[in-house]
Amino acid sequence: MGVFENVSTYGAQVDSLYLLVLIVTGVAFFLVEGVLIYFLIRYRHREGHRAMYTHGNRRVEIVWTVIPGFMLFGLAVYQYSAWTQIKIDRPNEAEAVVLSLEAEQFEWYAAYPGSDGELGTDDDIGSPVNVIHVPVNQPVIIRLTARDVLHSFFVPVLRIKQDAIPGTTIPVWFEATQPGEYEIVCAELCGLGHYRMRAFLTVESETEFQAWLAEMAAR
Ligand SMILES: [Cu+2]
Repeated sequence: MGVFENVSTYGAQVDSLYLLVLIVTGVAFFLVEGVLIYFLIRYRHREGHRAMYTHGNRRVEIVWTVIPGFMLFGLAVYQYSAWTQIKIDRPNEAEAVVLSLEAEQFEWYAAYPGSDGELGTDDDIGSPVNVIHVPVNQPVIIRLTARDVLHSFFVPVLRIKQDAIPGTTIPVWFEATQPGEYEIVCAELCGLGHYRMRAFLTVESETEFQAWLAEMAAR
């Protein structure tokens, strides 16, 4: 499956939007390039033909501005339910696994609530650098922030990309559908070490997750 592997509950929705945009832009691409090639031949240099200056055509310009405008607006309306589901209608924190994730040049630091069930307290369970574990088939909410500069939390197989911003905590949610180890990358050029700002997400059964968490708490 490679880059197309999808282990997110809302991944198929994102993929179908990508496909739609690819079809729309693909058709436009071939139309525009076709017209360009036609004009290259039609208006090529020929002996006895003088070049003519033209300022343009207001009507044509209005048409080729308004049509893409309507298409963009249509796409914006069409994708709204996916946007709402992914970015706005998050699951309730009480029914989700909640963790915090802080990005800092050039590492990812995750922490889980300790026995008090609260994040940001003394008993938080820190995960090793660049390691995140989550249980499969359960909603997960990551409270994402950055300690220094802009970073971006990108998990290709989950179809998630969210900027991490210093001073702001942004909740990111997903539900992974397949156990495995997946790549997390920083998708915002954040400095010289940006290329190596990479972490791994382990999706595992609830039992394995709890065992791992207990092991981390005992460190
Ligand atoms: Cu980064």
